[in-house]
Amino acid sequence: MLAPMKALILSPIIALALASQALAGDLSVLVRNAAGQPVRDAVVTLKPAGGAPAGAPIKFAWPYSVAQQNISFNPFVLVVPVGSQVSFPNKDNVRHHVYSFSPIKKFELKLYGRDESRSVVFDKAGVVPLGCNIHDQMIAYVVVVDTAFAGKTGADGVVLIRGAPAGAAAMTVWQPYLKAARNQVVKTISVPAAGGRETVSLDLRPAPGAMDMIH
Ligand SMILES: [Cu+2]
Repeated sequence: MLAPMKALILSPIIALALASQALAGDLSVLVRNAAGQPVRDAVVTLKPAGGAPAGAPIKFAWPYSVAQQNISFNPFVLVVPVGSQVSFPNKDNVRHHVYSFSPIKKFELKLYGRDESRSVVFDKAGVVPLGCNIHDQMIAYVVVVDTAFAGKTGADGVVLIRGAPAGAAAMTVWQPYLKAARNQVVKTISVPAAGGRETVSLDLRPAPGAMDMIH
């Protein structure tokens, strides 16, 4: 039952993608630390040298949401396109007070309780660190991007950027604990039409919860 339905939904999308981006490939990026271990929560963004293909507004497959659960933010890093509305549902029995002092988006969501939510629109590209006034250990990041070719690495250190235009591109890798200006590095790469792979090694500083971050 499920398989035929899925095929029906997917096929027009694939056809459209093939028609509009003939010279595009999937780029798999592996991010490792200095010891060669995979690094999660690294945000990879790709800016094609020839500019982004015109088309529909940028949309990612994951929910634009940062929950508060077990006195922590989930996810730790959220990637959203510019202009997104992000919800901040509280799933705890305690109240939280979510805020950011970031020049990219300064906001404050005053105390609210379980099963309540608030939302914020992120209208500028950049990194927005989040905190909670009640719980100092609660830290998370909303990374607002102005490219469709973006994502974050999973526990395996890999992110797949789909449909990247073939040719030269600037690849930016950001990670909150990266030892570099603005916690990011930029590399010029060439995306093959057939897709390709890149490996990036990062020098990370130890951080609170580093054992959960780096495997
Ligand atoms: Cu809190």
